[in-house]
Amino acid sequence: MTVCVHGLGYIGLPTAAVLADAGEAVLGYDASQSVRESLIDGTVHVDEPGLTDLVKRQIETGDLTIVPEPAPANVHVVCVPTPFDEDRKEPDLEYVKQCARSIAEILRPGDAVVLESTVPPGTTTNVFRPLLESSGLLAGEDFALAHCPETVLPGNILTELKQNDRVIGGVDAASCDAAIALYETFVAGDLRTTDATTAEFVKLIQNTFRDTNIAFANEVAKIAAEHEIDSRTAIELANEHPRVDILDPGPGVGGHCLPVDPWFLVQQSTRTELIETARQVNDSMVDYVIDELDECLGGLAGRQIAILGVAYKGDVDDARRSPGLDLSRKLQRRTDGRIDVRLHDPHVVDQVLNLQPLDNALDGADVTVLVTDHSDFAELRPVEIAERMDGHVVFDTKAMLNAAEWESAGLEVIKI
Ligand code: SAJ
Repeated sequence: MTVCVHGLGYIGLPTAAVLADAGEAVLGYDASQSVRESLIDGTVHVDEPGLTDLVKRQIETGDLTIVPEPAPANVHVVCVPTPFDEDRKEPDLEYVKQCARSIAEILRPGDAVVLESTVPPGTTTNVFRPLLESSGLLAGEDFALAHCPETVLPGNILTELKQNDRVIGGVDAASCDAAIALYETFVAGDLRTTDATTAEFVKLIQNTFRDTNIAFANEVAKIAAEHEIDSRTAIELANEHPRVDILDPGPGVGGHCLPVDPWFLVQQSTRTELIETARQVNDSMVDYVIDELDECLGGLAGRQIAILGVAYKGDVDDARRSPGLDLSRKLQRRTDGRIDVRLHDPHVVDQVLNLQPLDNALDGADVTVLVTDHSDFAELRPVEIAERMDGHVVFDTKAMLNAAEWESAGLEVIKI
């Protein structure tokens, strides 16, 4: 079977490579010319363990071909972004629409189209389908159409692509069968079928559940602090109960999924409160961190603060909606710019953020705030850090440091 993957980002590129590795003839298309050119030159722009080697190998063997425009194929897999409009709290579906229009131009009877991009409930049927049908072909009659949301965890994508179960939402039974034929070439997990809108909904409630659970953990952490007890110990003990599974508190929820998918879910609903409130709780964790810093420093203006970690989570290079960057912005705003915030991240590469080497970030700092749980930070040497800093407080928002070791180096460790 030939498969054309549309969108070669952090989902499309691994999917294309894994499909090629499974023996399919894969055509990879990305609207960005520079992405296409760099892939052809052997440069992989997505930092994901094992991905560079796999992509290079598949391109070298010819199983994966980067194409300059969408190409005819038995199956079209759509993995384009659905960016979030922050003001309107809505997704921008323009890439999905554009992709549907371009597929309509090359769609043939008997082909299948699978939408993987995360979209609000009803998008496959009400937005994507009519644009594909502008080809003159009918979904469910002339071509198969399904929504099959991706569920892989950044940092573990290649493993989860093969091992996770998939929900397959076809517009009819034959569409489900066509999508099953695609996924059974590389997925070891279960393939469960439903309709397209339910599949869209399931994806959104999975991420919303996680976001809401983290918001609960964050509230637990605030209450625990009022009782002067360790929230992590309390949560660990609570989780020993077979029906309790509370996630970890932290400086907020970042990335391109958990902070936005709950909005995709509630955008058409007038009946929800909990989900929006959970979002607000998670977004306000950065303000909580700032209040704690303010209190322990006795004022923020004129201070120098080292922020370790601007990636949205550990061991990834992605700084989208990152708590570390939000913290930096809000510290500047709270002090009208009368603060020296120095950002360091060993994974993120960015010319605009003015990221500092670790030593520069720490030299003379009044306080160090550890925001991202990168494995590298577990190796930090407290004695060297104590020597570089002016102050003695380390705010370990992810509770990843061995507090006793750091305290014996003369530092005070506070946690969320
Ligand atoms: N976080 C916490 N506490 C926790 C766990 C995470 O504060 O206990 C924070 C992280 O630090 C990070 C944010 O939440 O800032 C999101 O990280 P994550 O690891 O929970 O999730 P993502 O955004 O990397 O990936 C999620 C996953 N969804 C679920 O686990 C239900 C992934 O499987 C999805 O494929 C992905 O969203 C997506 O693309 O939708």
